[in-house]
Amino acid sequence: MADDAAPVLSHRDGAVQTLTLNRPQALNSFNGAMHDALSTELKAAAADSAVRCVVITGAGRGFCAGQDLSDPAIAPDLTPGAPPRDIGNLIEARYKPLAMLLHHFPVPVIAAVNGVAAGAGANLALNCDIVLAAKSASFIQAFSKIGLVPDCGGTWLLPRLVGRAHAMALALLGDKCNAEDAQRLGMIWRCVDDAALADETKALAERLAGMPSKALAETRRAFAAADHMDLSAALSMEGEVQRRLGMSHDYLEGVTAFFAKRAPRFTDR
Ligand code: T3D
Repeated sequence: MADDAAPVLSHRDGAVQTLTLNRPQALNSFNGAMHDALSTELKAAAADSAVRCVVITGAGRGFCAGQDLSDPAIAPDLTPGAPPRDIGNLIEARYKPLAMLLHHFPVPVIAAVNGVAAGAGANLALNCDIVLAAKSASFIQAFSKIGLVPDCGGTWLLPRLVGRAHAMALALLGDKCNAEDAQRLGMIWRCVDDAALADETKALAERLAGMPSKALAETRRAFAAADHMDLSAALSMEGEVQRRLGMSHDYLEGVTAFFAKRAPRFTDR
């Protein structure tokens, strides 16, 4: 496939926006164009009140192999004596905004991990709210193998998901963690047979799209905020969030529907 193909494919089905990373010849690794396209599509979905769930997946046999190590803009110049490139700027300009965009996203984001997820590609998935993986998929903290540390939120996310012992071994060794082990460790929510990934993702996305988006996004934020709090502060924070949500249309609708014994129709975002 030519590298001028759209680096991210965007498809809308009802209230679900699916973004497919589309550089399969390089296992959907990130070059500048793919960063730009993913950021643009995510921002468009965030701004569109008709979108109530986003799915990120990959074209071909991989999910995302992290940074494109051949990208001339950032790849090290291997000529002897050539000055080193400052890749810290890349992290600050690209991966940090991407992770923060997902952290503050107004609706749930599912990573449907169809194949290998390596380096920043693995951590892109872990930044999503729910990770559903094909059984043949795998997660690799590939950074140590090229002399780097986990980025795109890996140092923050991984120990919180799997505990320090497993996080440290995964990061230091850079070994492949298959999807079943990732599920067992608590790194991802669930893995499913390869042939079932598309249907399971669709069912999950439609289910989330029908739920009260504002409450789901607030749940993500509350989990992150509670991380730095003692129990008393977390209880107060929960009260503050409930105060706001208690004034929402969705809360009124949820309780009304409960007593009317009908399905709720949530519309807030
Ligand atoms: O600048 C910075 O580095 C800072 C940013 C850091 C963020 C990061 O993400 S650092 C980590 C970068 N990613 C990696 O180190 C992973 C590199 N890839 C791999 O280790 C392996 O490709 C995989 C384990 C992911 C998959 O292995 P396998 O055997 O299934 O596939 P393959 O044959 O290695 O790859 C298939 C093709 O994709 C191949 O191209 P070819 O030979 O068919 O023309 C390979 O070169 C290409 N590819 C895979 N990963 C990358 C890549 N091309 C560019 N960049 C990649 N990251």
